[in-house]
Amino acid sequence: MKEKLEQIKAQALNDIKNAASGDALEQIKVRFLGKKGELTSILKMMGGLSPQERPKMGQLANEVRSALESALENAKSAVKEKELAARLKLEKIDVTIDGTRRPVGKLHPLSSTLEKLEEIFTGLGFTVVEGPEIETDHYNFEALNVPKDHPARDMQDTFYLGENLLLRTQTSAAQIRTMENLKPPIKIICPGRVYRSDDVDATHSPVFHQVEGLVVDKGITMCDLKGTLEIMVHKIYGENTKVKFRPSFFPFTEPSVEVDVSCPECGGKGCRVCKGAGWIEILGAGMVHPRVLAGCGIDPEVYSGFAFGIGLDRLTTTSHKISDIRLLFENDNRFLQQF
Ligand code: 2U9
Repeated sequence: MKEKLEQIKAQALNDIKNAASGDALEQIKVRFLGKKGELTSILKMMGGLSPQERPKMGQLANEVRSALESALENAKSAVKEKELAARLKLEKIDVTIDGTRRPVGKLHPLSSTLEKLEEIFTGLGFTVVEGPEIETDHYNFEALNVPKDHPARDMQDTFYLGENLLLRTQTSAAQIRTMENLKPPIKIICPGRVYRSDDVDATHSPVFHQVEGLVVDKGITMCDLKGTLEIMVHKIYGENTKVKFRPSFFPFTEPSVEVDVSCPECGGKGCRVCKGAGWIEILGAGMVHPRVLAGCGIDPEVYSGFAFGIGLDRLTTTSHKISDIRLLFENDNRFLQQF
């Protein structure tokens, strides 16, 4: 038995010395010291020894067990250190290599123009309201006094989603709801995306953006409309810009005007941008039609109001000297980085 124990010890120590990984050491532990291991099997045979031999063999077996245990422990920490060193070598990073710069985004020119408009109008006491892009025929047309036979109601001009549902052609519906729900004084602007069945070219897109405004109170006149819009134009295009109000027609305002500004490109002399006219049209406006007020439960004999509609895309292209509206929708970084 003594030889057997010495042989196990020599074999196990040799295996431990050659073990290259933690897994291999674990296997050696199981093979020699486990419940069914070689050393355990020898110990089970102790019962057959004489009473003189038993303690000697017992002592020897314990010595072999602790020798193997401490050899395994030492080998384990050596292997762990080796494995760690190998991993650190693999994971080595060179802190002197240049990093990858993350691109920094910018506000889209439509967003920065809208932010500017919101700042101007909230500064004048307006509140910003928003509404859904899917509207009913009533809110988009009927409540705005747009008659049944108006061309804007045609399938050719409006995207219908059903008999009564459509993609809004203007943001006015949110303002109608505000008038239905709140008593004057009302002073709101309503920005948002709108849709019209247009072919795409340098100045048209089937989806574009509007900022509409509405003021309703006692004693509101055309002077309030002119003063408010002049302030906006001077803040967007500069204090020296001239503003011209031309008579026009919209079903929802009476009287109606279209507003031109002196060409921001040539200052009024006439150029390619203003097509030689010296002026460019930027918005439509007017005094809210009495029928629109009455339809929302506001007495037109007591209250009056003005409204305006700004094409945000046109305001952005003309104030930033952008030649084609399509550039606003392509999201080409080379274009966006210029603003
Ligand atoms: C209510 C009543 C009246 C809004 C108005 C315009 C004139 C106008 C165009 C500008 C360029 C549309 O984007 S565009 O093509 N809009 O000319 N919009 S008055 O009138 C309203 C709004 C709400 C309750």
